Amino acid sequence: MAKTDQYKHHDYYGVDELLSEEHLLARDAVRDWVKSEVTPIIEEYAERAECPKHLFKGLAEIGAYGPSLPVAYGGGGMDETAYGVIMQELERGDSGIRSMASVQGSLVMYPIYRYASEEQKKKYLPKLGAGELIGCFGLTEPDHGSNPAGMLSTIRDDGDAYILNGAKMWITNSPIADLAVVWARDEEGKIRGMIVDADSPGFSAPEIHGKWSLRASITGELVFEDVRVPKHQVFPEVRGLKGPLSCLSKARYGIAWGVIGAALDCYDSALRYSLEREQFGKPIGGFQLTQKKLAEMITEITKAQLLCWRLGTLADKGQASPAQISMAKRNNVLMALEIAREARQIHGGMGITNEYPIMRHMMNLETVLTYEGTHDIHLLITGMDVTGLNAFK
Ligand code: TGC
Ligand code: FAD
Repeated sequence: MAKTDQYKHHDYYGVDELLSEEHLLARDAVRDWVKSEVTPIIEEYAERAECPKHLFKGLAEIGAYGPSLPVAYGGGGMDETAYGVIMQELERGDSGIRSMASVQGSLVMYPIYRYASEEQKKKYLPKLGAGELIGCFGLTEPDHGSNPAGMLSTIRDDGDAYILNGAKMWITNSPIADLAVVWARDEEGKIRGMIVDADSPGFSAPEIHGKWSLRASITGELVFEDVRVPKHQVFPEVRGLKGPLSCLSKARYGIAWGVIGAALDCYDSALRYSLEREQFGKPIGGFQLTQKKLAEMITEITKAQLLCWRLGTLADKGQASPAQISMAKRNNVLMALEIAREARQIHGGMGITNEYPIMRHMMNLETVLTYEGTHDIHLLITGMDVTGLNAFK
């Protein structure tokens, strides 16, 4: 293969031909933004374990928050495939940057759009879409991660407000959030969703330190001590776990696409390195064992692209089932993680340094394998779908 041909192999099956002009324009605009705003700084922010907060506004400007939500509600008015390709390009830069957009768009704007009153939608969505407010999503608790149905956070009726008590754990963006979408149990035992302003008395969001993964993303707890949540801030209709799980379906869909970006960045770097690095008098890309790694990488990326393209087509028709989304999230995250590990080997010792993006992607992907439903939880969702038997109960 001539060196000049190498980039065409990133789209081995011509998946671009299946995308519309709007998809390609959105993708290329985000790709350019990532190249100019994320790539030059991300390694340093990750090393310092610092969130590049200035990017929140830039993400809004490129339409990364809620691309498939209506424009009138702060979204981009595009389809689900456009949302997917945007997530792919963000995660080519860094999973933490994609996380910023996933949380704001799918886990904060989407539940407000779908479940809040018209008044609350008007109050919050335009500012969230413009990056003027930052939101977070509180579902996971210290003792209830994979099993959110067991949550202990509660709300108690107190006249014109509910009193919220409890704690949430591992919450992306919580220490810097202006508001949180929180899920807690009411006095009838039903799970309810609500918008909690971060300046409410009794609300705190301590940062979680010591992460070796998603270091450019800020993560914290949420602690509620008799927080008064006005009744109009509580989602009026939705009850039960399907409220938060419907938001997770949106975010998991975005992750299935997103991780293809991380995989492509690792593959791209490995391919380039294999053609430049010489050992035993020839490029290491000329050795069969290196070619095996690269050939398997592009095969797996191509399969993941086709899976996502089809999932996007189903989602655009409103037909992507939660189980289909689980299959894609699970398959594609492990695919990306394995590619990062193989790419690291191709880079030899250089692969462990910050000269290349590989270790950062690899460490990030360990979180992505776990959040939004762990690898094994998604396997059990597929298992339940094909057998009709529920392994969780
Ligand atoms: P189960 O009885 O199966 O379901 C309860 C109700 O929910 C409905 N449902 C869904 N609806 C929409 N989308 C989905 N994906 C849905 N999955 C289930 C279901 O039909 C039912 O509806 P109804 O009308 O009958 O009430 O619930 P279960 O308690 O048995 O739980 C099943 C299980 C284990 C699959 C679920 O709890 C689960 O998915 N656990 C994983 C938890 C998880 O993913 N947590 C993620 C937290 S948020 C996060 O990680 C953000 S990372 C952010 C970043 O990008 O930085
Ligand atoms: P556990 O549920 O304790 O699981 C531990 C292990 O047990 C896993 O391997 C799991 O697969 C396995 N396991 C559990 N149940 C079963 C079973 N039935 N069968 C077989 N194996 C099982 N949450 C939010 O609400 N909002 C956020 O913004 C958010 N952001 C996050 C950011 C980061 C950086 C991280 C690390 C997590 C984030 N999470 C967030 C939480 C995330 O969703 C949870 O970590 C995840 O759902 C798993 O929960 P857990 O960590 O408590 O693990």
